[in-house]
Amino acid sequence: MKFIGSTRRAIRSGTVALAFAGTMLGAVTAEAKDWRGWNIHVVDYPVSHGMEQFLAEVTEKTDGAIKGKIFHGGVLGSQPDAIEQVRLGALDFGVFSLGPMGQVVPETNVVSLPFIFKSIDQMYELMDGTVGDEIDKGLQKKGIVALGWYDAGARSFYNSIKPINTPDDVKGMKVRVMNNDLFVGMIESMGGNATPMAFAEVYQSLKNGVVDGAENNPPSYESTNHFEVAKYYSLSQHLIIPECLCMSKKTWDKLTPEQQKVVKAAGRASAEKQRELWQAREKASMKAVESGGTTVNAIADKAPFQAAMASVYDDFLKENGDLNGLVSMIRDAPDAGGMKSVEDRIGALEAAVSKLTKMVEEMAK
Ligand code: BDP
Repeated sequence: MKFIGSTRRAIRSGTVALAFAGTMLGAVTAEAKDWRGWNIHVVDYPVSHGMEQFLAEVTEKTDGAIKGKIFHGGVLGSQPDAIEQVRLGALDFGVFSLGPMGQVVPETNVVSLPFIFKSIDQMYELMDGTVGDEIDKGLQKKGIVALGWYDAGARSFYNSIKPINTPDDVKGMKVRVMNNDLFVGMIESMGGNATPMAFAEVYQSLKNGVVDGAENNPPSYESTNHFEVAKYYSLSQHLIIPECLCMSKKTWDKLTPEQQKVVKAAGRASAEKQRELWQAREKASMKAVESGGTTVNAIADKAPFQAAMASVYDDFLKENGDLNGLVSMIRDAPDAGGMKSVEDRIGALEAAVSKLTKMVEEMAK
């Protein structure tokens, strides 16, 4: 009897143990997530550092329930392809320029209109407010959730032929643009020939003369080594296009409400970090390209570029009347800080230093 009793007990406790193990296993497999993140940039780049911080914070705050790996350097494919993969849930997250996003999510096109933001500070303020919320709604309709807006500075023209000072200088030039019809229209408005092309192909195309030039912000111009093959960088600053730390809605919908809270907070924190890193990198990149032999020219009067590109707005609003409100929301908004460009940022810094020096000198008198 003793034997039977203990066997029964053993069987009973064994069953309980098995059931417990089963539940645990179920819980773990249901919850443990292995995310795949897409990034077009090299590892040492503000976007890449922001993404790494985001994933590390999510892993830490979910006690390892969510882990993952970020594939840098565009190894998982081109930007337009990756956007599709995120929509399908084959990729969990990525940082995307809202430029190429415009082909999929019409609302994002408003930030690809030339000279729409008056400054970087204004872009921050509007993206962190109602404009960003409207764009996020558009993204969600297409299966993407915005977790934070990253800084990509202002884009300027560069080429291998000559400095650009007026829209006329672009006439007849073959210029690579990101994949979006708006940018084709923008180059054509100045009489140039636009070639939409994947980011990864631009270096060779510049080198072989397939294109004469392209346009990008200083960190991308530098990190891709485009400055080696297109030595004239002209500060037109015609596009201020923010980037999105974006998650697949399929991945998002599988999260518990607590996890969603953690992910949202980590996204926002990573955007803050990225913006800080971005501003430092912009200055470092400008220095690097200048000492690498780039001829940089400022364009004091941007009005002729704005006038030439006005047709881009007309064409866009003709086809997208429903986005008129969003466009006006940005155009009519006051400028938040008035710091328009890299030079302005450096200028502001220099002004502050000289003010401080004067104060110290006054105090010493
Ligand atoms: C960079 C953006 C990147 C774009 C690239 C481009 O960060 O997302 O793919 O420009 O020009 O500034 O394709």
